[in-house]
Amino acid sequence: MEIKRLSTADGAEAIVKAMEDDGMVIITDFITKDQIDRLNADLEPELAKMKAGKPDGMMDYYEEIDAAYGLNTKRLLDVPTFSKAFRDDIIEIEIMHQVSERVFKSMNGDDNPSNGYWLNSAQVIEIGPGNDAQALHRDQEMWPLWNDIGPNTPEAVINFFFAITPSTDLNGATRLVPGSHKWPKFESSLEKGILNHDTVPGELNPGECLLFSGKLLHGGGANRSQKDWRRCFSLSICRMGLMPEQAHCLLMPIDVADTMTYRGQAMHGFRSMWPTAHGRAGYYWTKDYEDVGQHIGLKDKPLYPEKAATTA
Ligand SMILES: O=C(O)CCC(=O)C(=O)O
Ligand SMILES: [Fe+2]
Repeated sequence: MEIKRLSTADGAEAIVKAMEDDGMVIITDFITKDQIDRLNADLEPELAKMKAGKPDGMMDYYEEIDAAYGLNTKRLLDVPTFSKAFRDDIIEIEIMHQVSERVFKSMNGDDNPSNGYWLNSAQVIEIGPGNDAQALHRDQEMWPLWNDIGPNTPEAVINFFFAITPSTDLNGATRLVPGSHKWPKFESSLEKGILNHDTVPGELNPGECLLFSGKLLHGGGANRSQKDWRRCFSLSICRMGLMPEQAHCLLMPIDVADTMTYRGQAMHGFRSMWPTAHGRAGYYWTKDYEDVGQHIGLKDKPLYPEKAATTA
């Protein structure tokens, strides 16, 4: 099957509908060339310091993790802490927020305290030559309860997976199993080992984004090229009630967090929730039901800087 290709001009509603129908959709103009260049300038020195493969001693308790991590793959985590381009631009991409607001909206209407989303993880995945295909999995498996229940749940997590360098069938483009987000039963990839199913490659040009559901089976492809490294960025956004993979607000120094917008801070756990319920903090991740960001001493910020600027 052809993966549907939409642009931000098609709007969040059409993009969400395509993801719901097919489990995936390509957003053709997710990030500009200038944004990629600035992000890359932050990433280069960090990637140059890394060796490929899982860091020594990390997660030795699962053999499958070696394959999931990739023997000739660099996974650069904690990007928000060291990348100004990420904090200024990537976490502010409007179409990402418009899609996330729709996907994670409570079924009980607007301004409900169980609405909301935040950053699950932000990592570079650079697959090197000779790296095997990653086991197929659903990203929502990191909260196994979600898989146990099956397809009829609201989304736990969605991935805005964008390309920094060309991602091709030959150099390891993500493999996706069309329709697998609607299968009646979701098995665990760790229990059953590598699952073999017919896949399609999510080929991307730099700046394009493959948006996929947390229910869709997928995995990094094998890199069959001689010397091409496939550099992509996994921007994973989860429902606010779920604990993210990376503990961003414990990793990023508070003076660095202070440079972000209120919304950017909330994405990393420095504010109580986003979107706010009636401009209030909501019921969890608070200090005495008030916004935790005030309590830890972040500077006051308008909730919506653009609105503050136009009414000033
Ligand atoms: O690298 C890829 O193409 C996909 C990686 C992935 O799905 C993951 O690490 O969860
Ligand atoms: Fe994944």
